[in-house]
Amino acid sequence: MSLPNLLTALDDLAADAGSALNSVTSAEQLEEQRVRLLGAKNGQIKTVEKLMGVLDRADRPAGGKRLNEVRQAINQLFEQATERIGGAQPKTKSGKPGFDATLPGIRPAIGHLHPITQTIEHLKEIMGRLGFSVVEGPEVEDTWHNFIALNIPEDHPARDPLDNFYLQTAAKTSAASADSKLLRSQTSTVQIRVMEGQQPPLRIISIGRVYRPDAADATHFPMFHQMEGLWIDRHVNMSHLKTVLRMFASSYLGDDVQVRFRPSFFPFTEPSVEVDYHWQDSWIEFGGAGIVDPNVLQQVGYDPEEWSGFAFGLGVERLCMRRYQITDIRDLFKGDVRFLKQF
Ligand code: FA5
Repeated sequence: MSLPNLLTALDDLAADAGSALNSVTSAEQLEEQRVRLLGAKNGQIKTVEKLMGVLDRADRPAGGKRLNEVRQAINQLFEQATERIGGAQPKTKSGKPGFDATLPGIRPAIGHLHPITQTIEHLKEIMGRLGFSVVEGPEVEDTWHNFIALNIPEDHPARDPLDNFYLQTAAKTSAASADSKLLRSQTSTVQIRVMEGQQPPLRIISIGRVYRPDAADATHFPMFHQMEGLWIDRHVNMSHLKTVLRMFASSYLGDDVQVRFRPSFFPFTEPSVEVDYHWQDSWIEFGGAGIVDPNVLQQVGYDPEEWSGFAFGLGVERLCMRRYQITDIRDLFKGDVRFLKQF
């Protein structure tokens, strides 16, 4: 092929593309024209490009220059046509939107922290400001840390095999033995672990999962999280406990939160209280607390005449629910993205 013939073919192609692209009225027609003119295999530009190979070597720069001009002009016409018909996406044969590498990048949907994880971070931050450091404890515990050291005797209903997830160990220890294993039913286990390893004074929190064979309903789940708090020092009393819990509640739930303390019983605190907040016309319990029982201090080798302290265990899900107006705890564990992405 001679150069003049190639230039004429390119001029014809430009004119043909101009009239075809100016008269398209739908995304489908536009896609047809894209394949006909710019298609990577048998598009018209590609066909003319192949003819470049038979041009005289000396004519190739001029032919290539014109080919690029026409290609650019067609691309421009294509963009104008796309804009004119409303920026419609090109469709593939199956009718689904095709991939258009010329469109601007779209930020992919990235995940974010689960509301419970967000709550845990927030709780650590508030308690950190009150001087509490964070410690961890194991989820698989022994009966010593989950019950015995916490002053929970063998015949206490809290140790019933039906109320706990005991684990069958190789040694087949009985539920009563101090080293039989279970999934911890409360984070109070961490109180014992910390006091066994450190001398007072101390001020810690521990946040983690606990397990109970509770039937799931709007406010209960068989696996949930607790935040345990422990403050041991000289002369710690009930007014310190109530002040810290009130300060915590108003920091996390807002100044308008109503908190009440009800007398209660836990084997490891004396006196003990249950802590409720007011929500949607009723009171809901969000934790238990009290002054650490002298027996517990003795179990870990602290002198109860010298040291005293308070402890509390709060339900993390219940705190999260109150803050985010979640009315059913089960929503937190369904993994439904439509729910989770609201937080
Ligand atoms: C305890 O677990 C004590 N260890 C708390 C404690 C610690 C008392 C330190 C004294 C000193 P209780 O069983 O009441 O207490 O549970 C504490 C909180 O965990 C409850 O108030 C509630 O907010 C939450 N909770 C209990 N069971 C469930 C459940 N099945 N699902 C969700 N949250 C629960």
